[in-house]
Amino acid sequence: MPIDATEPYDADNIFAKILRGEIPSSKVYEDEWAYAFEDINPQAEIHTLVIPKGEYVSWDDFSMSASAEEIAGFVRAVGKVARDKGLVEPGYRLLANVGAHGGQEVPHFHVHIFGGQPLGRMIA
Ligand code: IU
Repeated sequence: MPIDATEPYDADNIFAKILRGEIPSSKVYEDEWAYAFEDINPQAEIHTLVIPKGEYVSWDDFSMSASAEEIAGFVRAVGKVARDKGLVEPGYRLLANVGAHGGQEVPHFHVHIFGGQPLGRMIA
């Protein structure tokens, strides 16, 4: 079920549980600002999710409420994950679904990294 991107943060959402280590995940990266893990239902050869450690429901919430330091730390982490996976050449795609029309299903802001194959013009 898509979420309402303006809803209050729910500390029991599945990505919050992953961050707290209450639910297992295939971790690929972690630093002060971000945690990255493999999507359980990959839509491409490489499909990794990067989430901020702070409690943000959506891109809207994150971009409007997070500090400049958090935003910079998170953006840098997304770039690092893509580099570490060797995706810079030949390239990759970033995606953030927002709210109902965006098809966002998990109410903790996340960026999808897709790669490992030509992605064409599909939107995920
Ligand atoms: P969305 O942007 O909210 O639509 O994407 C949520 C993604 O989280 C989706 O690709 C799921 O496969 C993925 N996911 C996950 O990796 N682990 C989980 O436990 C759950 C969803 I629930």
